[in-house]
Amino acid sequence: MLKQNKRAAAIGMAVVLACIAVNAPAANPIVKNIYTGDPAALVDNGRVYLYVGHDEASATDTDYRMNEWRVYSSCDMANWTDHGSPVRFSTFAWAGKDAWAGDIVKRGSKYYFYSTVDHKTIPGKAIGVAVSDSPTGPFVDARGSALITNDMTQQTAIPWDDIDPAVFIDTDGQAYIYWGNTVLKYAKLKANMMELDGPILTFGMDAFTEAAYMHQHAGTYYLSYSRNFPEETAYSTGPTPTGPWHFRGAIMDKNAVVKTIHQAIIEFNGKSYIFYHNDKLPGGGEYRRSVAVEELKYKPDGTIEFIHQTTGPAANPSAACKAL
Ligand code: FUB
Repeated sequence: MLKQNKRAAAIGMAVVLACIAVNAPAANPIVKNIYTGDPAALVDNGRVYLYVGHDEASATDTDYRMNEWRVYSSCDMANWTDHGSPVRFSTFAWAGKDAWAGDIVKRGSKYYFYSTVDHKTIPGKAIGVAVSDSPTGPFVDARGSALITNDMTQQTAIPWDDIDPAVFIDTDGQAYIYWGNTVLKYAKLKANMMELDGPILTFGMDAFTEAAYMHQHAGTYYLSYSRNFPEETAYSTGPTPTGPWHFRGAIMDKNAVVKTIHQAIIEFNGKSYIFYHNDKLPGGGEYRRSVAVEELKYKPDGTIEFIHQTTGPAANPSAACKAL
């Protein structure tokens, strides 16, 4: 009798678990109540923090309407906590509009958020840096002026070529900033993370469009970016954060509708992940995007396996994740 009860209980539990697996909400898109684009991510104390631009365009708008960045965090890459909007374009008094793509980095006990905005008095896009004592903000303008303005770069005549900052701190402590549209630019940053440290240089990347991103894995440097238009995600590898670069090809295909894709790559709890945006939230489109995440896998030779868009990775609970 006891044996039968145990068996029935085991079957019941199996049915419950199967139902949970079937009914578990898909991880993608990560944010289901608003449109979001341009992900940036940081792993801190076992928790992953996701920074996204808020796509506020209406269904009939013909351009981006982006006023703020929003922050989310997760202990398992499947369940996300909303931390609201701790930084807006108006955080920078010198910016007139456009909370476009940003990146987040921690140095010491400070969190630095680099972001694209439109400059009020120097025509074109510019890059600012905001700082906070917490990954969830509030962030304040670190300099009171733009770090990079359109008049500092002359490689192209377009006013939106100084966008999409990506910041990387190498193992020796040297920080670099990468950015650009059409031309991929980079410079060293001073240890204060608020000033360039030397000239602005360029990399000649194959069919570079925008969204440069640097990460390191097993001693190799990976420079990924959006290539062509509509964009696919491609990457090169090198032995240092400044190359020389070996082009490795595409790792994500272009989106069905939205022409941009904008990736960020991190390692979290023993696995690697790529964030990007598509148009899959109902009502989505070119200016109403949705951020998603996939697991990213390396082949034995260090190259990256091609990544397909899915409903999201399996939950990966991080024991190191502290309760907030
Ligand atoms: O979100 C505005 C712009 O679209 C970003 O700066 C680009 O990377 C593209 O995603």
